[in-house]
Amino acid sequence: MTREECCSKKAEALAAFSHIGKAVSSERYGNGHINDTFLIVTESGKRYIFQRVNHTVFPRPDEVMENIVAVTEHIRQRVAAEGGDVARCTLVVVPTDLGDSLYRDSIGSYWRMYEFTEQTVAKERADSIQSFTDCAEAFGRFQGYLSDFDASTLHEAIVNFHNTPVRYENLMRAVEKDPLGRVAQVQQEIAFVKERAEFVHTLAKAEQEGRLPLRVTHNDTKLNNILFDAESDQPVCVIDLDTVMPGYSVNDFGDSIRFGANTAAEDEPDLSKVSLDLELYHAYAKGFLKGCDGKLTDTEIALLPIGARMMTLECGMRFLTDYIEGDTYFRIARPGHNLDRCRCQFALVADMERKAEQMKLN
Ligand code: ADP
Ligand code: GN1
Ligand code: MG
Repeated sequence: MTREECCSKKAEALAAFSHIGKAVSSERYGNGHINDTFLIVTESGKRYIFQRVNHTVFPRPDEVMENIVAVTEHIRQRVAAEGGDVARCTLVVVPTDLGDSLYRDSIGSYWRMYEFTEQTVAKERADSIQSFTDCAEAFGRFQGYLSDFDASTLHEAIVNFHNTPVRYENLMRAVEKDPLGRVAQVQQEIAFVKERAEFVHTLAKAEQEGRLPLRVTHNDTKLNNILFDAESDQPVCVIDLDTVMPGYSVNDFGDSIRFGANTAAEDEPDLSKVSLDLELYHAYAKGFLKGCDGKLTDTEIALLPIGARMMTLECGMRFLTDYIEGDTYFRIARPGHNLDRCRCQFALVADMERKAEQMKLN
């Protein structure tokens, strides 16, 4: 089934949320690569985010929603305790008419609704150094809010999500199968990955040796997964909570750097434009350390630059795997899109390697 076919039951699904009132529009919204997101406007002018959860990516959408309900409740309690903006501090799940957090339509697609967080903007690029520092602080604080959350109650939404050695193996398997004959075209990229076969184990090894703790992390810390206040430009909430799971703090740091400290967009085909902006990198590090409020160990701080390289390499490997397998995971907007994204990530890894000394933080 294509993505459009999967969304064909949107009206049926919306009817399961009739308590919000009559919808006067339901347009596609945002720039996520995974879920299908729509902005619903009702007759009364109230707005909602309506999403078809990608259940190829998330095989147990019910477990994802259990995680999200629990995590958002926890965050609201923490923010209430510190006297913050409880209404906008995290996602608010809107239940179906039957009181469920998810609706399964007649062709087996899963739908959920959130309140639209008003007076906010999502950004694709940092519009100032300060806003990137603020974003880092918000992601750091997010980890802090979940530092007392019982990780054993969380479902693993995607198994081995940031297990980079497993991502490496998945790529090698795809290369071997070569279902669409695309491998011949990507020999250089495969060689690039193989040259880093040892590096992919760095963080897993540190964890095994007891040097890197598992924490409850966000795991998808792209800039557009934070909403900023439209007036004050301050971060209001961290969204896209599908992948909140135990993980490494350094990967949350790293994924933000991968996306936000690149001088080019994630899918820039002109690789001469791709590099690590060291000013943005250090601005982010400053905000993240502040947001984590002294909770990171010295080893974690020392491994933050490795987190940046690891997440960039891993994401490049994931784009390459998807390209080889026929673009079934990430939404693409043009042929070769995943290959462009992959090449851009690898160019950024190469630049990070050149700048390794300047990336050190302690
Ligand atoms: P994906 O997993 O596909 O990235 P997201 O949950 O991140 O989906 O949503 C995609 C986009 O929708 C976000 O980048 C943001 O622009 C917008 N969005 C999501 N949730 C909200 C919300 N509660 N309020 C306002 N905008 C939102
Ligand atoms: C996806 O859902 P979105 O667009 O925020 C992906 C991330 C990748 C990112 C690359 C669940 O994030 O892991 O880093 O694309 N999310 C999932 O842009 O796979
Ligand atoms: Mg997102």
